[in-house]
Amino acid sequence: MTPPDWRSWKPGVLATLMFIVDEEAGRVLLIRKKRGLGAGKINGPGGKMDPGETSLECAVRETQEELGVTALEPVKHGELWFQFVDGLALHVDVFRATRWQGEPVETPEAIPLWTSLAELPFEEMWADDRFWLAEVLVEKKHFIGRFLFDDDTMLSSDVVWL
Ligand code: 6OG
Repeated sequence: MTPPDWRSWKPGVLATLMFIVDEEAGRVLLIRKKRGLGAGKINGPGGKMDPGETSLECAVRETQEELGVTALEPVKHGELWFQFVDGLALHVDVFRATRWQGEPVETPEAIPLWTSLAELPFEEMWADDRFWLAEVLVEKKHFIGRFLFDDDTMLSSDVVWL
């Protein structure tokens, strides 16, 4: 299947991802996701936006719900546009924060994983993450990434650095 015409692409679902980076220790707060889209994989905390909330509010709320941690002064670093072959069109705002309050705890949704920035576990993450995650976390780059997926399989990728 060929990628959609991204110029006329419209998302059906809006979601977020939050990456809390401990710059002193060279590590990032990831999760092993216990339920929802991508259950079993490693990802950042995040999830779908509630009606009436901004993506920033959603990213902070989801991180609180999944890990009991409050991200302080998050900065948006990018957008992920995902078209799935089954029809799901998912738009994800990606945030990075370097300050936080609270100690991460396991919840019904996630297991916290402080992970070395030098050893990101790409083999246990969504396939698109290899194309942008280290650049955002380490180099603080900004981007838009557009990806076509068939379930877990990435069929096409296009990343633009801003
Ligand atoms: P909930 O089901 O938890 O919202 N997500 C993806 N993240 C990456 N890095 N790559 C993908 O490739 C993803 N597809 C979904 C966005 C879904 C959560 O899963 C993330 C949301 O944080 C396709 O409500």
